[in-house]
Amino acid sequence: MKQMLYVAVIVAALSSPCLGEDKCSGVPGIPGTPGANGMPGRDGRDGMKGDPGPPGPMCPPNTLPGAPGRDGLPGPQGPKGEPGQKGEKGEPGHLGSLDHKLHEILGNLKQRILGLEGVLALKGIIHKAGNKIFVTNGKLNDFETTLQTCNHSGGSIATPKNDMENNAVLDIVKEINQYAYLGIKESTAPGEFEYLDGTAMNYTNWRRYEPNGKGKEKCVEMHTDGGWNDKKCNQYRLVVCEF
Ligand SMILES: *[C@@H]1O[C@H](CO)[C@@H](O)[C@H](O)[C@H]1NC(C)=O
Ligand SMILES: *[C@@H]1O[C@H](CO)[C@@H](O)[C@H](O)[C@H]1NC(C)=O
Ligand SMILES: [Ca+2]
Repeated sequence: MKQMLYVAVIVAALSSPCLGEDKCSGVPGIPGTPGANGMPGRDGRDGMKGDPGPPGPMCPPNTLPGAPGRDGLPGPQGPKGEPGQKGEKGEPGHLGSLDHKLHEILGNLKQRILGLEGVLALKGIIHKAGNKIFVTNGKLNDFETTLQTCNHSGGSIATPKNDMENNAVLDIVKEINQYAYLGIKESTAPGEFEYLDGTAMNYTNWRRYEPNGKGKEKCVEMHTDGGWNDKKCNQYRLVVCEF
């Protein structure tokens, strides 16, 4: 044991040469500047997963939901759907059935009127030409009285506007064997004639050399050959009206 202590003292004396000697102790040197930081080390490995944390605080029990947000912009129109099934036929509407009834009534009226016209035509009382009916009362009168007579009957003085109508009037004129005034008058220009409403004529059937009154024969009569002659208005002529 004494030997081991001895060895330790010797080792300490050898590693510290100034131990116990005055000439070795000097002024300490200035510390050197710290070295530059080294490069960061590499990341360590992931740690172990931690335990779940404690539950968060509860909302207050009476918290109300927020107000709903505003509507968004309308979206684009969707594709057209399939057509639906055809519905049951509805009851005829009030107007529809009225229309149907009127149709029936009008059809009946038309038949009855055509029947009456047939009877009157058969008896030689009326003369039809297209939509017009020509009739005489068998009397003779001047032009003005003829206008009034026809007007009071709801018609107007005979005014043939095509061959068919002229022939219908002619039938009457020949049958009674009397000339008849027509609904034509001389215009403000002598020798030129027009309809009573002042419109231009689209049909005439003047006799040869007529009209020849040159402003002195302001009315027009039909002769028994169907031809027209300008004539004074105060003669007595067969009253023939059209309806
Ligand atoms: C009869 O004459 C009156 C007066 O000029 C006229 O208003 C009416 O329309 C005439 N009637 C016919 C059927 O031409
Ligand atoms: C003249 O016009 C009427 C209609 O205003 C027509 O009924 C008639 O047939 C016409 N006449 C001719 C010769 O075209
Ligand atoms: Ca004449």
